[in-house]
Amino acid sequence: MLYLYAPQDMVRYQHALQQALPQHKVQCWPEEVAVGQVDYAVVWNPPAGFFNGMVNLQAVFVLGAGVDRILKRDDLPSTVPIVRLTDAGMAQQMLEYVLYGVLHVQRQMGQYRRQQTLRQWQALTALSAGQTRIGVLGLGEIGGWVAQSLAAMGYAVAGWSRTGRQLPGVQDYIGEAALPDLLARSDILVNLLPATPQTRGLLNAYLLSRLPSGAALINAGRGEQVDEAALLGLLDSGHLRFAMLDVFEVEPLETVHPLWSHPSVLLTPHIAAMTQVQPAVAQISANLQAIKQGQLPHGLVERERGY
Ligand code: NDP
Ligand code: OXD
Repeated sequence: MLYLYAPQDMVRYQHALQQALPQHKVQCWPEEVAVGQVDYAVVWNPPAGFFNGMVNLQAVFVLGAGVDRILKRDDLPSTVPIVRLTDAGMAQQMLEYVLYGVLHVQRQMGQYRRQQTLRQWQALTALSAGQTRIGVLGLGEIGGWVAQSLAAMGYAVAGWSRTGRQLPGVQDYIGEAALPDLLARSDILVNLLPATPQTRGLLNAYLLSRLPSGAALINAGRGEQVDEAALLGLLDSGHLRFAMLDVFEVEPLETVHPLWSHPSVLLTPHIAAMTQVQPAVAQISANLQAIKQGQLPHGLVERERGY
């Protein structure tokens, strides 16, 4: 039996999973089920205790790319394999999101907005794509696609990862020691890292201030990777000119949070790349069949690594 917890779209997921996996009975939370008979779980942030008693669980399929929350749970035995989504339609959405922020900065849309409020008709100098230096943190399924696509559009792109990745047109920066150099050459920094013990709090006051004066930050990785107080300080001082933020330390962002009303901030409610039912279900069913045939699924999470 497959037990499903998909808070956004339970009915559509149940229908699609049942069609793709007719040999399994798909049941949805909060339906009462014999937990000892659950073979597979398909979930996005299920309630505490969800996995209690699932002694026969063969694998958990996460309806997203990030696994930071599932790895923190205490109701999921460490022996159960966790499989995440790899791209499944999210990389292209992320590219669109990031491109919006890049164009906002490159074409000085914030300044034009301010001029509009003053009814000021004044042309500003725009940088070409080739003069716009973008740094992408994280070159995985999503960051890799974003970095190489921006490079193909003519932007001067550098990417940073733990072990390095050769991508067409993207300068490769590898490991902790290379980060300050990548920051120093990034007019626009795009964070697409997974949240792990190594990346939590990574973008602190010290590292953010390594960015060139007038730089911008686009964060769609995870909120806890950026020190929000430090970011606000650097926006207030003008060292950073713009931040586009999709993820926050606490979500939903508290209504009193100063980021809501900051004139240099554009924020969105964690929607940069949303899971799509059809590609997600196709990937999960292929991975489930692979597991049943004794093969390794794509997107198997390495727990010690944290992603
Ligand atoms: P992947 O696991 O495919 O890629 C992770 C990348 O980060 C790899 O390049 C990896 O390097 C790098 N990395 C991890 N740890 C470090 C480190 N300590 N130092 C340097 N590089 C590091 O992840 P995805 O691309 O699929 O997703 C990335 C993240 O995007 C997700 O974890 C999630 O947090 C976020 N996300 C946000 C969404 C939104 O709507 N806002 C939607 C989807 C995802 P290496 O391969 O060398 O180890
Ligand atoms: C994800 C997300 O990790 O939506 O998939 O943040």
